[in-house]
Amino acid sequence: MKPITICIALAACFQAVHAHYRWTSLIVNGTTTGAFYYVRQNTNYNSPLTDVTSNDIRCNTGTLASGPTTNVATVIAGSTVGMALDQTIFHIGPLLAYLSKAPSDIHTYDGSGAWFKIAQTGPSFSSGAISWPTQVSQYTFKIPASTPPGLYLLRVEHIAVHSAKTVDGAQFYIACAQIDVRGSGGGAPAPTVSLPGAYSSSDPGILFNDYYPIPTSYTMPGPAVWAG
Ligand SMILES: *[C@@H]1O[C@H](CO)[C@@H](O)[C@H](O)[C@H]1NC(C)=O
Ligand SMILES: [Cu+2]
Repeated sequence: MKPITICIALAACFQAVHAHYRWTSLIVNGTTTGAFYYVRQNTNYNSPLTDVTSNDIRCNTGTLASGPTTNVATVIAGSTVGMALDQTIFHIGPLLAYLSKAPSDIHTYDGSGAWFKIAQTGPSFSSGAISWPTQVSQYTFKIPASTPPGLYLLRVEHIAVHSAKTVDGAQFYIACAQIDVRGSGGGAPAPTVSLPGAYSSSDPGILFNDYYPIPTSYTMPGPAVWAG
């Protein structure tokens, strides 16, 4: 948020003006772990994604390369986990969380398999006003108790919709942690989606005008939540 007087390129301008929030740390067993210890580090700093058709919509830019050096957290199914940010979210928009099971090695899994949603938090509405779960520095939720045991990418996302009234104006802030889910399993996660594929730039929750007329509803992007 430092004032800048000269902008050589628009992208440089943006980075200087917008010190954006990043998902950095897995929360597990009540502890916020170190930055990029269990979370794959991205290479686009704090810039958001805007292209829902890119493979980067899985886990953010450059994260496949950081998988091998990222640790794997053991997580008990049914327990609360989450992800913390390096700074408070200041844009409006929903919070979402997904899982995708790695076919074999989690460190090299590219996220091309099936994803299912395990949590989401949208806006609330009262007296003609819409209010968002913003001004938070972390997002916590449960790993469903019947999640089949195995190695998963845990994808956490904030979709900023402050500029989303034009196509590709929504901003996706994403990160993936590498987790090893333990438990008795027994569940069949559904519905599943692909990424890219789960979102379209014209989805009502992605191409969205928050300002006028003031919305009275919001359609969460992506599939229904699997409760486990
Ligand atoms: C969380 O707690 C479980 C149960 O005690 C343990 O097996 C697991 O290793 C812990 N995970 C982390 C990342 O500390
Ligand atoms: Cu911004």
